[in-house]
Amino acid sequence: MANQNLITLEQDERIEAAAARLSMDRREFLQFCAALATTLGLPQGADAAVAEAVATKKRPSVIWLHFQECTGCTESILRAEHPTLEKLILDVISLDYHETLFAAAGHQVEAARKTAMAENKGKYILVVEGAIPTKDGGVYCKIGGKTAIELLKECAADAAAVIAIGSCASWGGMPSTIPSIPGATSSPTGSSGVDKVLGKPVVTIPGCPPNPYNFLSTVVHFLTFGKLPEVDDKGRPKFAYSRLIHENCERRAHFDAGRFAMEFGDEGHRKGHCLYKLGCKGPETYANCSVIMFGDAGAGTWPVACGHPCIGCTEQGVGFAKPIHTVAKLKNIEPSAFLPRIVEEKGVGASLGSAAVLAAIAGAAAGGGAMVAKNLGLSHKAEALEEAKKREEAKKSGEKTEV
Ligand code: FSX
Ligand code: SF4
Ligand code: F3S
Repeated sequence: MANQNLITLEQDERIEAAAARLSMDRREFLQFCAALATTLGLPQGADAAVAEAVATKKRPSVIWLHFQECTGCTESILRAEHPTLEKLILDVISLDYHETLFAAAGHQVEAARKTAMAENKGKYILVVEGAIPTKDGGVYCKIGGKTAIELLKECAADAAAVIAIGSCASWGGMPSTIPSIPGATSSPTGSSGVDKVLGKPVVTIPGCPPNPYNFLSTVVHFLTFGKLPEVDDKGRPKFAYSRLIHENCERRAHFDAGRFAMEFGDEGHRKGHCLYKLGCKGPETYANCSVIMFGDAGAGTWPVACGHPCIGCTEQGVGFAKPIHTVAKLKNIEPSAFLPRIVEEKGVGASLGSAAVLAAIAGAAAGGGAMVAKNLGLSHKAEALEEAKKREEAKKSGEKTEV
């Protein structure tokens, strides 16, 4: 059913002006705001509030700090494609300090940060990209003569909200990897997350790089309701990080049916089968990559769709901690509610769907899990049988040639 509020807004001059700023037509702008409201899990009617806020509210001042990182978070925001997501982000916020994007340098840029902080005292959003080195008094990262620890504390003191963007800022990410040398208990520079250094929880948007859409949605929530969205126990907005990748993965039916890629480039891999046995961490990683994808460039723009296992980059203790090719812990075996049901092509055993029904009848919830385990083993068997069959056929055709 059409949303009356949005239809009313379509005639609004403020909406027209906002759409023009973004080189969109009014309808595109409203559709985009409606999509943002849906991503945020807001109730019907909230899309109009989002559109009004984006079109009319004063852009919050954002101070963006860079510490130990690769600048991928910033890059992912700037590379956001159609419909000009990066334009929208830069239209929604007033980016008053950002070392990578500033043309100015040295004292000028320091002055810009101090002015923005003074003018927006208690109102600005502090965004932190990169981990904070804490070893040896923080000497491993200094900007303008100050350590990352000092800068972070100074800028956080008068911020209305602090957002740690990327896995590095969220918990230390890649720089916090402990080297595999005897006796090592921390990374060489003691890289840490923003919350540890500030001693208080902050909103985190992990991912290496994080999805720019999740950042935009978080800021739009702040703009519309004056507060940050609800978060989980790791500070991640629930609208984006409450589901396992495995729950909404396009390869899920293959997992449930026991069809796996066993090696990069093998038949299973070429056919788009499940990447679990190549080390996909989707079953223990909470993120919405499979649903919103990256770059807004259409289907297939997320790791698993490109043929690479998820490495769990949004999940502390998984990304950069577990070796890429170790198999993931299965956290939830419930099949997806909206992806196609399992189709058994190879006849390698009962599907998870039927297993779940059987389990329900028997009152044994573990039944589904047992069937998954059975399928995980069966795929090895199926692969081995297939290989043997191929060898047999090759042998036969060889014999024929000789005759
Ligand atoms: Fe890089 Fe950002 Fe990874 Fe870290 O994203 S993409 S290393 S999360 O801080 O720049
Ligand atoms: Fe998708 Fe990975 Fe789960 Fe397989 S294991 S269904 S590739 S998320
Ligand atoms: Fe990262 Fe996995 Fe998504 S590697 S980008 S959490 S699919």
